[in-house]
Amino acid sequence: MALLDIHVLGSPILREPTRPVDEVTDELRRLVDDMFETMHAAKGIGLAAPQVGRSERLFVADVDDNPLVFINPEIVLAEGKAKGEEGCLSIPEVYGDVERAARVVMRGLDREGAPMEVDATELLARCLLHELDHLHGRLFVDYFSLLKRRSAMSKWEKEKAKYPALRRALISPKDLADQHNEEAL
Ligand code: K1U
Ligand code: ZN
Repeated sequence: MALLDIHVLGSPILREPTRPVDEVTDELRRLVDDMFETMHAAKGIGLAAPQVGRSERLFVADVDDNPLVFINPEIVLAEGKAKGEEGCLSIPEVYGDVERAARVVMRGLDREGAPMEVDATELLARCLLHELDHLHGRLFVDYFSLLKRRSAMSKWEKEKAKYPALRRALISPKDLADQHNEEAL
């Protein structure tokens, strides 16, 4: 498995629509496994293919120790409204409230290519909708009011300086521990 770089706001792929997956191959399953490893290293609860520079229509999520893979996801039902705070691994340090459906039923294919359906509320529903947006080139800041968006973008302009290549490189938990051990010597 491998840690993948995460593309940050400004990288064109985050604004491009994805293409449906025709066949679930071993290569795609390797991508899914790498995305899980990357999401966990980044302490996220979701990660969509464009965030790691890929244009396949798929995402991974893990809310409350419930790992999910959605390939070619579609909404079956969305009802109610709920406001809640969101962040995005592609826009570090920017947070804000977004109103979304309170309940969502989503269907797609799992890691083996088998049809699956999930009925979600609360943080899982929010996460699935946030990830689905990534597959359509939409980001959570697109829902902000003009004023809130301006302040979020001014924060991001300062933060962005840390990512000149518009990529975030992650460090694995093992390498992080090794680094601390070396510093302690
Ligand atoms: O797609 C992403 O950028 C991942 C993003 C997903 C997400 C977070 C919060 C609400 C909806 C969707 C993250 O995981 S950012 C990390 C984060 O803010 C968070 C982590 C654990 C619980 C709640 C938020
Ligand atoms: Zn995101």
